[in-house]
Amino acid sequence: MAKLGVIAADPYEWPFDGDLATGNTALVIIDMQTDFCGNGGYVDAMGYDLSLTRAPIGPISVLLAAARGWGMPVIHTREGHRPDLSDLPANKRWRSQRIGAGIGDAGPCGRILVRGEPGWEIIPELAPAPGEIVIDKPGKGSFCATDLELVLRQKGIRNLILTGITTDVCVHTTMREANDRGFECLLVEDGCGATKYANHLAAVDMVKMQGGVFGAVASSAQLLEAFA
Ligand code: C5J
Repeated sequence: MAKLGVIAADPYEWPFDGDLATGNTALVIIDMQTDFCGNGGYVDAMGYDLSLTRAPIGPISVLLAAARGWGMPVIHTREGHRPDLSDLPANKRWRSQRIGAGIGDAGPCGRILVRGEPGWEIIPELAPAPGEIVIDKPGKGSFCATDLELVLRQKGIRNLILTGITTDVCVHTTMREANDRGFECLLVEDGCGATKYANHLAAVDMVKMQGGVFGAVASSAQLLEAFA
């Protein structure tokens, strides 16, 4: 396990105690699925600007290649539901239907947000490599109804570098869940994106309140520089 230099993050040097190494830190890539950033997927069906959720693909690709080179564990997540929709809360389905992107309904990329469908797959640019952990989650947070915490504890991981989409929903929910469980979190500001740019900025800003209420924020360039 190689020791790494701390990151000049905002609002504090990350991690808080300087204990940063390839073996105790994971790169987490949240929901980089066609449904959230591809043509014909869930976010597209809702009418949002895909350039906003596609913006982090470049920075994440660079970080992913670097993490693989450093031997740092990589964890991917996918939001999606069982084909019989038995894990889909009625209110989540109802809300998606009223905005014209009903979860479980047929679309150009198959059934929206259903496991096994083309739209649910992680985009090819960021496809998991053999051996990388993939967490399937039915909700917004990556800890709810998954074995993510068990996997992290088994691997001795205590620092999480968070990327993916969307900043204000699944990334933020995951960061909050992780922070409450005692994990030390870093949000990569150009490594995530939201369906509304103002929400991305607000979500990034929220992390920095109260001395770093959910952790700290850095850019992908800062990470690469620190780990070079
Ligand atoms: C949303 C997500 N926005 N991955 N999911 O519904 O953030």
